[in-house]
Amino acid sequence: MEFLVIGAGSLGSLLGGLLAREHAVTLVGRDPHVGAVRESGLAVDGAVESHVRPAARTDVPGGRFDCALVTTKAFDTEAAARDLAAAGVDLDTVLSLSNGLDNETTLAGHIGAAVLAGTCTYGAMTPEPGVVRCTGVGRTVIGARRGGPSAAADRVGTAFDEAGIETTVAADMPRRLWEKLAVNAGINAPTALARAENGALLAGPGNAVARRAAREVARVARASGVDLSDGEATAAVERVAEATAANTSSMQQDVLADRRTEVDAILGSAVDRGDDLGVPTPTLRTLADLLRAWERERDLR
Ligand code: KPL
Repeated sequence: MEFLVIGAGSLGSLLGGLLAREHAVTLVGRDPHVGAVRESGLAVDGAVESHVRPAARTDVPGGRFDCALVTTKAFDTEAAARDLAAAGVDLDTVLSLSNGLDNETTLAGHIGAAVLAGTCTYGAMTPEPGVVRCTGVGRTVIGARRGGPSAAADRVGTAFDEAGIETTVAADMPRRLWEKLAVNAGINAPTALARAENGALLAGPGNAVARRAAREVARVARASGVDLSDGEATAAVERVAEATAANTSSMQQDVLADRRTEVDAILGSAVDRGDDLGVPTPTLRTLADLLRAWERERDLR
């Protein structure tokens, strides 16, 4: 298959590098990372993957691709959708693997191709430009954004499996996106604020905060008509924290690099929906307020 990966951060680079072992991959991202890939290839867990074609964000290639994989930060999904539309890319399918609930709607607003939803809980880091490391093998789940069967999801799932990325094609993506939101709210925000790795949430006070955050997301999900129990949400957080125990969550990576975080997509979206539906979210609100205070102090918002 021909893949176009938009968003060469840690996860996009890892998936792009793995996919390139079996498929044609064009990786779109920013310098200095993309420049380093152009110079010397993409190093994935120590092995150089020279088949990845790098492209700058300002230069999204037109032409035909089977699937565009969008792995940008959630606040960049709109720009990615506009870039794809402006480049006139001819696509079968667009798959969002970004955090949050609204990326698929944003993509569908700009692009005519079938839009798939996906979640991926791999841990990944880019310790230096041109290099990506897998720090936790997670689960990848993809499917139709509104649920139900999808031949496009079956095709992309098979291509992922061929590249060694074990993938489940699911007919209940709306519920899966809420479960992933619970994971991100429970792991990313506490680890970013505590400057701790994901495994620090498996016991003690960090565990209590992570579980409270996940339960609040589950309550908002249920009020929105999605069947996610408190127990399923907290179990998902603990499963992912264990599988990625040594990982620095993407939000902690952002904080350590003084970058804007995904606080709005991960915590803000649950708090706002909770407000609309009369569901209190005190833990999520506190975590969001602290992260926004940190961003404001650094002029990141
Ligand atoms: O999605 C993640 C992230 O860091 O954004 C998890 C799965 C929590 C891995 O760290």
